[in-house]
Amino acid sequence: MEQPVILVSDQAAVRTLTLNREDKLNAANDALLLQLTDELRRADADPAVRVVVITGAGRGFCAGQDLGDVSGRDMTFTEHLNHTYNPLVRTIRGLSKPVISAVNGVAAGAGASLALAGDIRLWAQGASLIEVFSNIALVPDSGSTWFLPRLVGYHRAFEMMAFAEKVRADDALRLGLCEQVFPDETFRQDVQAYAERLATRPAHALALTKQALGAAMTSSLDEALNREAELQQLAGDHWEHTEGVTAFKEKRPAQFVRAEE
Ligand code: T3D
Repeated sequence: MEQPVILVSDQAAVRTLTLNREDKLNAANDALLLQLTDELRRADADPAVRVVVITGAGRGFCAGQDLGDVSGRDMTFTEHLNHTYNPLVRTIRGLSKPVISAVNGVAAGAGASLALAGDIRLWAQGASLIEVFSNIALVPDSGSTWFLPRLVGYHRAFEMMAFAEKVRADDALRLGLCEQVFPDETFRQDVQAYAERLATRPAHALALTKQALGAAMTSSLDEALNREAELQQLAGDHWEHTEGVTAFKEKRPAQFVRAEE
């Protein structure tokens, strides 16, 4: 029987989606990209899920487009990107729940874009990122031209894209490509513990925060201020806010997870 290309597992309000083409370092074929997008949407609609983790099986995170899958394709590059990678990246960024890119190993090409696309990026010590596109004379895609210069600046982004050199975990942390680096041996447990901690935070307020930050990336200060004022009303009217303030006054930890949610 054929292996599923995406493994889905739930633990304590955390849904983990694992890219599962281990022998190819989880290089992406259409099935993997379309199923990952579907699973993200399913997770968004499931009230039991508060955080989504994307990671890779085996020693790779994602080696980008499966290069064995390209020849004979009945789509142009533009059509293919619009059909597969672009909806995936838009879904990650548009999800109402936090998405963690848990980069367990090499992330190359569109796999690097996927590693950067999460709201939080956690890396294993042995992980690496390569803007590998220029090795096959392609243009960085799946959001790399948008994510990377915002993180490292135009010039360093261009250098990384031009030479396609491997960025290792310590440098990635220094450059702001990830938030935390965990030991290889305990990586999956450390990611789960981090995700569970994130899952205790106020889900509604974080959804609005994600919306505000996402929009602010391309708006003026004036627009951001107006949006904040509108979204703050939605946050302030929600029970999470009442609970946070009550917990503060009662000098106890706030309880942002409710059974009926
Ligand atoms: O719409 C469109 O099509 C455009 C979209 C483009 C998006 C893109 O992502 S373009 C970039 C595509 N990706 C690459 O060019 C990366 C190619 N891979 C590599 O450069 C290297 O494999 C890595 C640097 C990622 C890792 O190197 P290493 O030495 O750790 O592993 P390896 O031995 O090269 O790879 C292990 C196996 O995975 C190997 O298979 P084998 O020989 O053991 O049977 C290798 O062929 C396979 N593999 C790795 N990457 C891909 C792949 N197979 C298919 N496609 C891959 N991208």
